[in-house]
Amino acid sequence: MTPGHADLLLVVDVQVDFMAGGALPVPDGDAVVAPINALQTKFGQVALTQDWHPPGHVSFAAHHPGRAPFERVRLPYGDQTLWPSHCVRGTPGAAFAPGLDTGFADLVVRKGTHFTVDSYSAFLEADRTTRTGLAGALRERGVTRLTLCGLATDFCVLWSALDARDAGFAVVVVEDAVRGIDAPSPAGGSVAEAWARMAAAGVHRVRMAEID
Ligand code: VGL
Ligand code: ZN
Repeated sequence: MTPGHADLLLVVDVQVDFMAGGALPVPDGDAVVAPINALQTKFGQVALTQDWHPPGHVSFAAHHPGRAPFERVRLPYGDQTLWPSHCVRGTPGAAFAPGLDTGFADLVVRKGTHFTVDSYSAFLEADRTTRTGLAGALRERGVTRLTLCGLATDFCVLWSALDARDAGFAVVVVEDAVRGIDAPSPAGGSVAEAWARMAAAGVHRVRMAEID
């Protein structure tokens, strides 16, 4: 594929807390930084997302007495996986990963900012009602195709890809510029399940070498 004027690269949650040694490390997460820096030079438009939670956020296990990270609870909007406290707004863990080139992007989207609602998606929060405004911003810029990279394949990349399809964008995910958490799931792990769901939604899976 050759990125043109209607293409935008969306770099999802490449943040300190998702790197090795962070609060919620994604296995091999550090490995996305170099390919993403290379990808950014190929796109005329780049946007970055940041998971950006208030202290004591509802997605943190610490918010639920007696509950542990990676357990699931029922919240008013549906099932919620509980996480270690991570990406607390304005803290070092919420910063972009060291080494990520942040100079190409002219748009930064922060999500998960509301105390009682999580948001894996860069478009639509977990209540499936509250919008971040990203779809409108992209439309105003004439973007019709999004290329996604970053973390995590099976959470924020997955949900952002599906919501981007729902919002009418063509969506591409770069398989060697994403990494997943890979929680156990009936379908053989949440990364395999994520790729299947994305394929079913018409998301194109490409490798770095296929992008000019
Ligand atoms: C993410 C779990 C919790 C992600 C964010 O960026 O994929 N995963 N918050
Ligand atoms: Zn989060």
